[in-house]
Amino acid sequence: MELSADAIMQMELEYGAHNYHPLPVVLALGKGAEVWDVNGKRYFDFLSAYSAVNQGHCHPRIIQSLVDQASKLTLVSRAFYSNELGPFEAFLCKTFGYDRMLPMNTGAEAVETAIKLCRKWGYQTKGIAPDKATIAVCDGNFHGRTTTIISFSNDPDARNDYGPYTPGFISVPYNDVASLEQVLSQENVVGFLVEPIQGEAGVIIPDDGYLKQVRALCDQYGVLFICDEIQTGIARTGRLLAVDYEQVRPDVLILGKALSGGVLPVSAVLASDEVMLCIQPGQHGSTYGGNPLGCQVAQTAMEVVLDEKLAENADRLGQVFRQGLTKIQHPMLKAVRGKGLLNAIDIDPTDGCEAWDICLKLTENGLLAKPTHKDTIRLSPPLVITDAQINQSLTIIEDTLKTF
Ligand code: IF1
Repeated sequence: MELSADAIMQMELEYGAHNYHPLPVVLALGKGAEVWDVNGKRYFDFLSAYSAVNQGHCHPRIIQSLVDQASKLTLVSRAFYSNELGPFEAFLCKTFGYDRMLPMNTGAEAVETAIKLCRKWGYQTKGIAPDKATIAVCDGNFHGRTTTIISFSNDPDARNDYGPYTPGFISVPYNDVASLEQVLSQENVVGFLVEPIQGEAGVIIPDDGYLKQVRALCDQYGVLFICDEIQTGIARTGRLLAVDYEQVRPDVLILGKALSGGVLPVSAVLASDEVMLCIQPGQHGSTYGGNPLGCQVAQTAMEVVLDEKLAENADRLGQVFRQGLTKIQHPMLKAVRGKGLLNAIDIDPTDGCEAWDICLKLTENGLLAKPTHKDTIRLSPPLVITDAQINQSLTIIEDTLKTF
C-alpha cells in the first residue's frame, strides 16, 4: 500500500535529522524537466537538484549506462585498476583541456582535494614555510559543508557553532579586483578559490572581465586560480564552463553535480602535471573515488551534454526565459538576473508575503523552486527543457505572482 504524502513527511519529521526545511511536496518520479509527486501531480523542476540534473531526470542514456555497468563491476577501490577509470580520466582531460584528473565523489570532497593540492603545491613548488600556506576565498562563497570549507564561509547558518575552525584562509569581497590584488600580493598566498558565478549567494554575476583579471593577478603573483564550477559548470550557464565566457583557464578546475547527471555522486579535480603530481601515492584517496560505475555514468552524462548541445540550449532558452520574466509586471518582482539557465529573481516582500510564500504557491501551480536566501528565488530548470515548457513555466510564474 502506497504511503501518503503526509505519512512520508511525518516519518521524516519523526526519524530524520532536521537539517533541511523542504517544501511540502513528496516526489516519486522524474523525467526530463518534469517530476511527479506521490499523488501523480506534475511539476516543472526549476531547481534541478541545485544543478545536478542538467541532463534532465532519469535520462535514458545515462540510466542505461548505470544499468549496464551495475551488473558488470561497481567498485574495486583504487588498490587495483579498473577498466573504466583510465578511459574516463583521458576523456575528461581531453574535454576540458587539462593534463590530469583526480576523481572524487561529492563536490565538497573535490573542493577539499583542491585545497590540499594547492597547499601541497605551495610547499613543494613555491617553497612556502611549513603550515603557512594561505588560500584566498570570497565573501558570500559556498563550496560545501565540511568543517574546513565552512571555516571560510561567512554564512552564519553554514558556519556557526562548528568551531574550532581550520586556519589558512583569507576572505575578500567578490568581484573586487583591488581587494583581491592586495591579498594575492602578500607572501604565503598559494591559491584563490572562487565561483565564476556565486550560486547560493543568489546567482551573483561578476562584472565582465573580472575572471580575466583574476587570471592575470594569479599569473602575476604565482597563485593558483582554483575555480569551483560544481554548480555553474557542465553547460548550466550557456557554455560548457562559466569561465568560457571570458576564455580564461583556471589552474585547478573543480567539477561535480551534473558531471554525473544527477544519478550518483561523481566529482573531479583537473590540473596540470606540475600541480597534480605534487600528490604522490598514498597521500590522498577515497574508497569510491573513481569507481567504475561512476566513471561509466559520468562519461555518458558528459556525452549527453555534448551530443544534445545542452550549453547552446541553455544559452538560447536562458535568454527567452529572462526576456519573459522581465515582461512580467508585478510590484514584488524586483530584479531578474542570470546566465544560461542559472537564473534568479529578487522578491520585494509585501504584506508579510515573501519568497517562501511565492514558492509555496508556485508548488500549488505546478512549478518547483526554492529561495536561496530570504528574498531571492533561484530558477534553474534542467537544460533539456523545451521552448513550450519554458513558456508554460513563464505563465505559471506570472499567474502565481498575480495572486499576491
Ligand atoms: C546543501 C547551492 C548550497 C556548490 C558549489 C560545492 C558544493 C556545492 C558551488 C558542494 C553544493 C548544494 C549543496 C546543498 C544545496 C546546494 C547549494 F548552492 F547549490 F544552492 F548549499 F549552497 N560548490 N551546493 O553549490 O557540493 O558536496 O553538495 O556535492 O548543502 O544544502 P556537494
